[in-house]
Amino acid sequence: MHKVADIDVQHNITKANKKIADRITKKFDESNIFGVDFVGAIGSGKTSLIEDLIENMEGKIGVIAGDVISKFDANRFEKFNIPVVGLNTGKECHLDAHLVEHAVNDMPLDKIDYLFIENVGNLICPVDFDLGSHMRVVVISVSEGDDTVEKHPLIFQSADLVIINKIDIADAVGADTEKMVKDVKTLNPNVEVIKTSLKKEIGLNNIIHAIENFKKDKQN
Ligand SMILES: Nc1nc2c(ncn2[C@@H]2O[C@H](COP(=O)(O)OP(=O)(O)OP(=O)(O)O)[C@@H](O)[C@H]2O)c(=O)[nH]1
Ligand SMILES: [Mg+2]
Repeated sequence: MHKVADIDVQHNITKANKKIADRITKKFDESNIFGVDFVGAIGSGKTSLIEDLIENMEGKIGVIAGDVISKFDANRFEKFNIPVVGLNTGKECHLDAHLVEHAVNDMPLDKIDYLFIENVGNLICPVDFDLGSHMRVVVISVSEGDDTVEKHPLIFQSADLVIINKIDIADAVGADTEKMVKDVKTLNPNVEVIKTSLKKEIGLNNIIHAIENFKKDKQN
């Protein structure tokens, strides 16, 4: 019989990632930047939300846009004439701190107040990968189904703010949005949950206030 050796690879990877993430946080703090990490389901509205925030929030925003391949999302942000860095993860289903640190080093940190990081659309892989940001916003939409929260508990437990988007089509897809809110609250009782339709301009101001309030609380 061969001897089986246990190697705790996952533990070592997340530990190494955390070390880099802490370095990123330090850099943000030294530059007086508030970092926000946007994670969520594929197509739930992460890029649309960041576009709306760029247009409507006070303060200078820079964006790091993660995609598996291509620069689709980075190109969408470039029209705003703000600092943007696009990252490709290749076969990986999440950003990690090592990749993000390179992008942060390419950012004009003295010219921004907020750094928004859009992760690859996925509700599982990003959970354990701290990117050094101060706040994690999880974006889902009704079209993933109203059992999405129950099926992916860890990402909602790691959230500082949860957005349930596309409520304009909730009836069409038969989604019970109150059930989705209740499921989030069961997993993470203190987290704020905001229902939005970015398409119909519902809920955006609540998100802006939530991010600003979270920033104030962190800085006190
Ligand atoms: N009906 C409806 N459609 C929306 C809403 N918000 C965004 N969309 C549409 O949903 C699609 C995906 O939006 P994106 O913002 O690209 O989503 P994403 O999460 O960035 O997608 P990935 O980066 O590919 O994971 C686009 O066609 C948007 O126009 C909404 O509130 N209601
Ligand atoms: Mg996107």
